[in-house]
Amino acid sequence: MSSIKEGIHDHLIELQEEIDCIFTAGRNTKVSEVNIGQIYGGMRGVVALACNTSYVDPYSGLHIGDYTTDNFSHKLPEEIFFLLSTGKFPEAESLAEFQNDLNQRAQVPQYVWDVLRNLPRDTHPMTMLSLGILSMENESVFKREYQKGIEKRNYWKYTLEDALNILAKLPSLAAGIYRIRFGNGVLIAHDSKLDWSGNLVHMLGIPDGDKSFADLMRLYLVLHCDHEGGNVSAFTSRVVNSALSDLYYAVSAGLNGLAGPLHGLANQECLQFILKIDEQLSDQVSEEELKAYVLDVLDSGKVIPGYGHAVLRVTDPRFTAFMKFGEENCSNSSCFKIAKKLFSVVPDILKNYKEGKIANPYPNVDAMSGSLLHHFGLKQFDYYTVLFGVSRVMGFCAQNILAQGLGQPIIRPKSVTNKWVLENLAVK
Ligand code: NMX
Ligand code: MLT
Repeated sequence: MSSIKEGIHDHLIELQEEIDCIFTAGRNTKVSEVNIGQIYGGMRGVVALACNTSYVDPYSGLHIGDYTTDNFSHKLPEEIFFLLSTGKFPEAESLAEFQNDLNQRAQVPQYVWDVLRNLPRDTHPMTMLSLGILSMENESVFKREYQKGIEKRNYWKYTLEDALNILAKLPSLAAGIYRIRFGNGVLIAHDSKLDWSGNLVHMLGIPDGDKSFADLMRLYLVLHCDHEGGNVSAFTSRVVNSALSDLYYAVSAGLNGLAGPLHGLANQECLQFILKIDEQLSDQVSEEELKAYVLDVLDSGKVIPGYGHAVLRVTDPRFTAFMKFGEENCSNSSCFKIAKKLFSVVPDILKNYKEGKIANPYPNVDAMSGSLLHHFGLKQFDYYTVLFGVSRVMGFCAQNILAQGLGQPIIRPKSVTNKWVLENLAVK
């Protein structure tokens, strides 16, 4: 049996050996050329980061090690975190030990609830999540040990301690936010007999939540776990941690990036979009009516939420996994029917819109997830990105632990001014 700490230790040795080989073969080998369009265009397509937790292929989507969405979507989130950070799924005993460790760290300090309860009533749940994590920063083991003076090669061990403390508290924190923000504020106690996802479902206390809702939540927490290193939230979290700001700062920062409508908030926007269609046109809407509706939205200058991607060039396999879940569990739901109808009309519209400028006309993960949550009784769509965040914190933590373990330096690319470009490049 190997504990998560031993698993990460062994994984770091393998990764370091690979890096040594890569450097021996050619530290100066070119991987990417950067043109002016890219320095003004969000660095799209520039290969400039190493991230060993996961990889997004434009055509087959998310890969965690050798596993694609199809072959990890049945797992538990705890198993996924183990895979992200050690490169292997845990054996049964290691999994039980890891779950037990998380259970012992699950208690959220009272002062966090005091902070959250004192916020304005209409504070966005993502602000509450980010602030909840940040308010616990004084608990950082990394910060405490760093102040005492620790060797660089041991940074990852204290980053792991912070990661376990944060991950363990997330289900209680997220459920508490839901109950304070949308319920009567009475919290439901954590149950050590349940797993990480099961506990979140239990503490949310959704009335009539049935077995399928628990299955959906497990799937949801697995599918959103990580999406390589360049997405806004993971990159932000890594940049912050690269300054040796501890994981509480880094996780909170990553969540702040996830809260934007072009990133994680798209799932909230998507459900709003679907509900509006349901209200104005119903789930019986014809293909022609739906096409006209979508074109109107585009012509008004808005994006179609849940469609497009900076890396993917096909339907997101995470969307496909949610669609399969919907077909099997709630094919008669209005929201699911509309999300499915949108899938049959939007890609063709986007392909031809803006003279083919939209790089990926296909749906991403956000195009389907909210419809399923809504069907199973989680109707407060401004909460949806919190669930994305709970899952994505696994990726932030694993990425930062591995980067610290590999001694990666502070991230600091070079920027230039227009004046510099005009004076130094042949663009006049
Ligand atoms: N609807 C309308 N226009 C779009 C869409 C869309 N769904 N996707 C891209 N475009 C536009 C984009 O706004 C840009 O227009 P302009 O040059 O006028 O600014 C043009 O197409 C080219 O953009 P791309 O190169 O295709 O996309 P980019 O890599 O810059 O952005 C997204 C990727 C995901 C930000 C973009 O596709 C988008 O805004 N999608 C809708 C929001 C969304 O679903 N976000 C969730 C992403 C997944 N997640 O969970 O984080
Ligand atoms: C994600 O899961 O982070 C999104 O698909 C956005 C991205 O990868 O850029």
